[in-house]
Formats: sequence, C-alpha cells, structure tokens
Amino acid sequence: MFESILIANRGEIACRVIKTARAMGIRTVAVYSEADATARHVRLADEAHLIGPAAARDSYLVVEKIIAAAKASGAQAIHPGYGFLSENAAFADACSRACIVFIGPPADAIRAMGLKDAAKALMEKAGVPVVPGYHGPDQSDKTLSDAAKKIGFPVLIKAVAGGGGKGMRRVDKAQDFAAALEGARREAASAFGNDAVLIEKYVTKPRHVEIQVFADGHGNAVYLFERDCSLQRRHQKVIEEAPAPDMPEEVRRAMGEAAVKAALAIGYQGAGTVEFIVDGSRGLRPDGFYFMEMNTRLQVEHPVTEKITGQDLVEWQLRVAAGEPLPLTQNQLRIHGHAVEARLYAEDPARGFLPATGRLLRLKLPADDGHVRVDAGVEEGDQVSVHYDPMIAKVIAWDTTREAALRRLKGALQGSVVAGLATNLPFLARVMGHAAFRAGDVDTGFIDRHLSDLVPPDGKADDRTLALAALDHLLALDESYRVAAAATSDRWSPWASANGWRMNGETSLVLRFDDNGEIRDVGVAFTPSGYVLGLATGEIAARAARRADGALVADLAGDKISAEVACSGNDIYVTVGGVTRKLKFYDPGMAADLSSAVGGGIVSPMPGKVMRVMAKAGDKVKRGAPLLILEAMKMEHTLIAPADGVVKKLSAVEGEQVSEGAVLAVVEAE
Ligand code: MV4
Repeated sequence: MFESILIANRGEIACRVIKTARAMGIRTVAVYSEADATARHVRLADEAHLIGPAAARDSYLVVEKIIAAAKASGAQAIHPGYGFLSENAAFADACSRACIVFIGPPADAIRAMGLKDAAKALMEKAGVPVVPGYHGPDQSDKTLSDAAKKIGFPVLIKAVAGGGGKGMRRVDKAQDFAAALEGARREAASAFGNDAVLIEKYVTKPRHVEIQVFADGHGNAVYLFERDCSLQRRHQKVIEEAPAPDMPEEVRRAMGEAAVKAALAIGYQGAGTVEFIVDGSRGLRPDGFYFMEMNTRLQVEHPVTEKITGQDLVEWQLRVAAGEPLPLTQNQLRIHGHAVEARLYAEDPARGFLPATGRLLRLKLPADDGHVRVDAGVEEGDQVSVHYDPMIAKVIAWDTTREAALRRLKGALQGSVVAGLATNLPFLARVMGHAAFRAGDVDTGFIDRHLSDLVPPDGKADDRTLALAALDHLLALDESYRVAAAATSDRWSPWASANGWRMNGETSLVLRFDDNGEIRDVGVAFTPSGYVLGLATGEIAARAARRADGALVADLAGDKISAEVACSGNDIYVTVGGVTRKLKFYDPGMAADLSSAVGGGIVSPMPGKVMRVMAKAGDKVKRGAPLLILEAMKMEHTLIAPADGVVKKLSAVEGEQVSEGAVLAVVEAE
C-alpha cells in the first residue's frame, strides 16, 4: 500500500478521500488555490501545497503544477476525485511519465469512452445493448437524415463529443430534421470543437440508471449494483438512490453483467460507472436498457452504493491502484436496505435555481450516525465563491426500506440550518415528501413536472417568522443588559435587572423589518411575564430563551418553537424546520437605494459569459420573456424581463465575459 498520496481536488471529495486514506494510515497531501487557503480539505490534510490563483484553469486544472506538488511532497499516487482532471487521459499519462500512480483507470480506457460514437461501437461489439441509431463516420446531411427516417421519429441528435446535454436536439418529424441538425452541429462545434453527431431513437420518459463497477489488475471485475439518478435538473443530478425503485432482480443482474462486460471490453481498472437509459414508460425490463456512457472515475453519488453494500469505495480504489485484487467477489456482494442522497446546492429555486454565492453565516448539518451521513467540504463561516461548484454538501440517509430512508432524509434536511445564502434545502425536503417520489414514479422529467409543488411562491414572511426575528433581537438586547449587569457590583443598579423592563421608562417599541422590499412592523410591549408582540394577525404573548447551542427557543402564545436566527449587518435569517427566510432591519437609506437600482435594470447576478442574446433594444416584451442566457458556475441562466415593457437598452454581447452587477439590459415598464 502507498505511504502517501496527493489529492488533486478540493471540497467534499478531497475531504472524503482524506478520511479513508487517514483510516488506512496513508499520509495525505492536499493542493489548494489562493481562494482555498483556509478550506476544510487543506485543514484536514497532513500537508498542503499552493498551486495558484482561484480560477481552476490556473490551479486545479494545471497538470504540471499538480505533478510538481506530488514530486515535492513525495506522494506515490494521485487521487483525482471527480471533475477537474479525473477523466483527463493526458493527466493519467503525465502521472505515469512521472512514475506516480494515477488512482483511476488506464489512460486508454479513459480515451475509449471519451467519444460517444466510438464508445457506442465498442459497446455494441462487446454485446452491451445500445440505443438503436446511427453512429457511423459518414456525416453527410443525407446519410444522417436517411438514418433518422429509418430509425423512426422521434429521434435525438447528439454531439459525438458531447456530454451534459449540450449539442442535443430532439426531432419529432422529418421536416424539422435539417434545421435541428444544423443547430446541433453549431452548438457542438462551439462547445467541443467537433461538429460530428450521431442519431438515436428518442427514449421517452427516460430513467437514468447507472451501475457501479470495479475492476482490478488481475482480470477481476464486479458490479456493486445500481443507482437511480433520474431526479435531475438541466443535467445536474439532485437526488440519487440505491437500489433503483422497482428494480426486478433479473434486470439488475442483466444490467450488472452488461456493465462488467463494458468494463472488461476496455481493459478497465478501478472504480467506474456505466450509465444506462431506461424507457420509464415500459418499466424496468431485461431488454429495455441501453448503454449511454461510461464515467471513468468515482462519482459524486458513490455514498449511496457504500451505504447499501457496506463497502468503502475509496478504500477499494486505493487497494486496486496499489496492485491488490478486489476485496470481494460478485457472490460476496449483497444489497442491504436502501440509501438516498440529496445534493445541497447554494442556489435559489425561487429565482430559477440561480447559483448563490456568499458566506455560510450558519451551517448546521446533522451529525453522522449509522443512518445519516453528511459529506461536506465546507464549514460555517466559509465562503461559497463563483470559482467552483456551488454544492455545499451531500446528505445521505440509509434505512431498511426505501420509505424509511426517505423519511430519514426528510427529517435530516428539516433539521439542518443553512443561512447567509439561498439554498435548495427546502426544495430537497419537499422532494422527499412528494407523493409521486414516494411512490417511486421517477424519471428525468420529474422536477419540471412537479415544479409548482416543489418550489412554492415565496410570498410574504409569515407572522411567526417576524415574531422570531423580533424575539431574537429582544433577546440580544437583554443579553447585552445582562453583560452590563455582570459588570456592576451594585445589585440595585438598574442594569442588574434584565427582566425586560427598560429602566429608561420605555415599556413599548416598534421593530421595523424589510421583507423583500415591504415594510413590516412588529410592536413590542414589555410586561413582567414577557413580551406582547403586535403582529398583522393580532397581539400575542411571547417569551424567548437561548439554548446553549445558540438556538432560539420561543413561546408564541403557548406554541413552543425552536428556531435558528443568524444576523449579519442588517440581514436577518430565520430558520425553522429547515426553511430559512431572509429579512432585513429596515434602513430608510437602503430602501431608497434599492428602488432606484432596480428600475427595470437587468443586472448580472454573478460573473459569467453571455451565451445568447434573445432580445434587442426597442423590443416590446412580456413579463418573464427571456432576454439573454448567461453561463456562470458551469450552468446556464436565463435572464428574463421583470415586467411587461419595452427594452430600452441591451448592452450584452454574445460571447462576452461580464462581471457581477453589470447592467446587461434595461426594460422600461409600460
Ligand atoms: C437520451 C434521451 C432520450 N433518448 N437519448 C442527456 C445527457 C446525456 N447523458 C444523455 N441524455 C439523454 N439521452 C435518447 N436516445 C434523453 C436524455 C436525457 C437525460 C438522460 C439522462 C438523465 C437526464 C436526462 C435529461 C434529459 C434528457
């Protein structure tokens, strides 16, 4: 086994690898960018090397810098994590040239799966089922359109070099084929520098079911069963589970054996995932799954497989890379219970899932136990920046049945607190509670189909939220009086009394909050037995105390509520049951600024690149009309008209890089 390894990654996966390496007595070497100098993975590692500025292309993606850090530290092997250099064959080659073990498959296996057409042909030859279609070298319009007719509409045009849905076009009838082909080629050329496409029968109601495989250097290969990753949004996975709901044993075996065949066909070694597409409208059948692609790395969602098999996949990776045989044979592998994972993202579902950045003012995630596991790369106080993935953590729950595992995860999410930036936490909890999800009715259209159930309109803050914000503030005032009282030895001093009676004679006041631009007042009267709060729905008696862990325990007219209130400047975040609501202390100066800044201006929410401009100055637009598409943090965001009106200005240019806060368009309301 290795004495020391370098982890060429950051965030939760770097922390995850360090954990297993440490348990195996292996010294860990981290690398970090300037933005990550105090990151959790750097703190956890035995040693850490600075490899450049924040931008990944200048740090985590620079092969020479990673190799140099490995050499300098004496690391014998490099774990690439996922993303970054994990599926870069040239990096795997560079490792071998430097006599460092790449903890992953041979470079040629990565290459074999890199191009869709070649991979598909290879799989077909190996006897792995593929989607019916054309994936030949002749790229003439006629050949492709004849192929589409022969397959039968609807068909899907896919970029040969594609991934993540880019350069993909669904075509429903022959008349639309030529235009769709042109569009797919253009997109593929600009995204991948390769405009070759393939044609496939379109699979309706697709389910994404993938098989975890492992192979060693001694000719052994096994499958560690399936994961269902159908719950995605714009090709970003949101929820993953294992096993797949309603998976018949014979289909599991057929898919597992096909995946092992795929791995053996390319001389695979280490951890890999074979993705299949399943026609969800026909259920899971032994003849109803098709090879999509193979991911030649450890995946984000590997914990659900670890939970149901009881195996540590990072340990398996290290053993295989060190030349050991696989720890178990196929017959020794069993599924125990059910596991589900939710990806907690810094993003705002109410604003079209726009990624959010900022400081994690509060971060309370459930403690790891046998049932709930949390994989996080950040801690309270850390910054979520524009430079990397907006994933904050993965929350995984296990139980003996699917039903119980979903309940566990819902409870874990509702007991979490993330304040300081918008997250999808309430959205995830709603997915867990959704009747269709509980029934196992999953396919890739699930989120869009149920969006209105999963993302409620964000409306006004309720009275309870305002009361909690008010009580937190009042408690903080009381606490400051108590500090003053402790500082005086005179027990008759007015400061020695912190029972809510204000010694300057005030017995009532009004706390004014800004709730999304709307003024909300809370009247406060002090009485010997507590407060009386004046709210929109009437007056209530209220009391509050703080628990040792900082949580606010309130009594609102007899209802006991535990909440988490975090403040930063004028911002107040009130969290109850995993749902965080942001308020502000009202500031007349700020309110004036805000209204003048809005005025129909469409501002870039983050640094990014303008991908498409769909409107021009002078256009009359309806509220919600798409104006332009911005690419930022690896995702596309459509910026829309905030109201019916006329586009007064549209300064954005396709392909241009824009900074956060740049005014990209101005729409004057009618
Ligand atoms: C498909 C398909 C339907 N029919 N292929 C999307 C990304 C790429 N990995 C494959 N994808 C799809 N290929 C055929 N022949 C539907 C999708 C698809 C999808 C697949 C898996 C997970 C989520 C998806 C979301 C939309 C479309």
